[in-house]
Amino acid sequence: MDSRYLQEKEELKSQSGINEERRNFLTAGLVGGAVAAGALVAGAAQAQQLAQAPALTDKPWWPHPKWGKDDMAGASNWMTPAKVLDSVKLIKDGKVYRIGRVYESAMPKFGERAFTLRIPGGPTGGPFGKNMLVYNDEYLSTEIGQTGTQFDGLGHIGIQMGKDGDKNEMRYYNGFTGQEIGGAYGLAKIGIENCKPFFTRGHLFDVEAVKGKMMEAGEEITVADLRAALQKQNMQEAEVKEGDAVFFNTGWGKLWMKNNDKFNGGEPGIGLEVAKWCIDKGVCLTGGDTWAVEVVPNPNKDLAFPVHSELITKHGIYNHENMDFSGLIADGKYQFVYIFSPAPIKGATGSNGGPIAVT
Ligand code: UVW
Repeated sequence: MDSRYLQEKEELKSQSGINEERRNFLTAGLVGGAVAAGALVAGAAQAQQLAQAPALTDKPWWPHPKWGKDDMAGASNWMTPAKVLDSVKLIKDGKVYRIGRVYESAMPKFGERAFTLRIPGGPTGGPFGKNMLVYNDEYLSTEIGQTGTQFDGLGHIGIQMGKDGDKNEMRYYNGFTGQEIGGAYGLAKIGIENCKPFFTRGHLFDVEAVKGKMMEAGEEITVADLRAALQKQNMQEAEVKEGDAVFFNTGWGKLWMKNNDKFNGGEPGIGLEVAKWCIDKGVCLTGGDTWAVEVVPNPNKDLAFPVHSELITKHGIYNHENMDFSGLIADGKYQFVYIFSPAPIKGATGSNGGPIAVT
């Protein structure tokens, strides 16, 4: 496989003239497209940019060295009774913060994703019984794990390592192939139902505060920024332990429902340097106030969402997007228990839901 893969890489390199032109368009499209021509442009650009990733993939990352070849739970395996007992030590004042957003159709959405809620009839049914009970049911049409505050599962991101359409060479977490996981009625493997509920130590890095202003689209959070945040927040790097969750506030979330085009058109976030730091630390999850948590466009114009690939696909580390840390920041709380149980929808790629932080 290695030699065929290298050959594939060479072929892709030789197409670089065509790709270069497309990449330039994509970069411009991601940052300015949504503003200039609406979210449709950005959506198309994002979809195409993903297609650039195969030329840049690395050697096989499976089987997972810690969780084994059949594992489908990834970094949620860090959730153990010992982890829970260690985490509760962070609870000092019993305050609960919602760190997810309200779901509504006007929220910013990636590409062509949709969110449509209907309650036809009103009431949907009844009256029942002498007590004349009436009831309402909603019908929701959406990419349920990939709109609003969204939790990326292990089946969300893969890497095409072979030719277009070759699902045997499309690889996901733990090397599962597109052929193995594919299914018209949901993922046959690594669906979100395999993910264990999270109850762990959470650490928030308020990088917006370090910078003194909202970060810009395409601006990368560095490890130096994380260290500056730790110092400002009177925290130690060693406090981030294996199985903890880390969160990044960039200020970009202030655009939510205020300027959706700008919000969607790119974003600040972590790059491969911080991704490596997360992997070395052994965190279970990253989260942020942006739609991808990672910097878009990536400063390396050849890469599209490389942090997604590194963390989710290669290491089984989950990603929680479009979070809201304003309550925590207002109260100066940067360490808490992060609690989230992904909706166990069999075969889903991710989850919506209401994550909380308890201090
Ligand atoms: C993609 O699906 C590419 O991105 P996200 O996980 O940010 O929705």
